[in-house]
Amino acid sequence: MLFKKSRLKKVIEDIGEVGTLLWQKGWAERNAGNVSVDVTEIMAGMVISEQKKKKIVFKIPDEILADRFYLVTATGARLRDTKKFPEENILLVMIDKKLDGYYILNYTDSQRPSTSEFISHLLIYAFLLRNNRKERAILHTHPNHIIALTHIKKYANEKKFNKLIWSIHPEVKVVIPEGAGFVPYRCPGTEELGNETIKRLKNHRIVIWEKHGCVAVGKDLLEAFDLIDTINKSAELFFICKSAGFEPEGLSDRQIKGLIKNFNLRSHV
Ligand code: 2HA
Ligand code: ZN
Repeated sequence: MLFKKSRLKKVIEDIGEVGTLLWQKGWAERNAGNVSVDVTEIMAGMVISEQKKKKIVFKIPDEILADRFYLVTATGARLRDTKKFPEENILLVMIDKKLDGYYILNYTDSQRPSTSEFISHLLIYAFLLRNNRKERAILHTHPNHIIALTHIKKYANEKKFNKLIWSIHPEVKVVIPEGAGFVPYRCPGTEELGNETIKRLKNHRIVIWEKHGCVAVGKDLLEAFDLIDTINKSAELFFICKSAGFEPEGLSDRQIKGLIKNFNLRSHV
């Protein structure tokens, strides 16, 4: 079984672990969210069984993706099931060099194609490769407090959103000094959403999708998860204060400057 090979197995386990965390957080209702990992290096030299190979027609957005391998959640997959039933919910895919589709390499009759956000994942991978970025994992989820914050007009733009999340919890500035990118609402699953996302990834590792969720990149899925978790905590603290009837004071500009100086903060991208 392909999924039993040791380095691939570790990535499958990561997907199961993150799927479980997202479910426990309440960020992965039904089939919400999706993840993928570039496993091209791991797959180098591995023998592929022809019997299980199934081609799915799909417009591949960039030739740099030709012949690359990804582990990606299937459309309709419940993230909470990825740990218990990896074979049904996670696809190992290889991009056809003709750029007209991809092969599922662990195909079974009950298998569904890749996530509805696959076009965004592929646009992001092409962007990462073309810009020599080190990240090889993508996580999209629906974090409650982040989404709630994007429904408040006052905070629904990049500048105000970051100012708020940095000021509510010092850890956010320390972990994400460059802040989050912010994409105004676009229809889920569209190429437009993917293209707007990669514009923001030039200077960010996490991009908020207004009234929908967010997407983060990392060297692995756990690193991407931590970025989202850190920002969501800040948004949650904001709502805790508000729900208790208080306006949170937030860190002053001087206190933020103190963090930058003391932690010698500079952007991670
Ligand atoms: O995977 O979250 O954005 C389902 C979604 C679409
Ligand atoms: Zn979504």
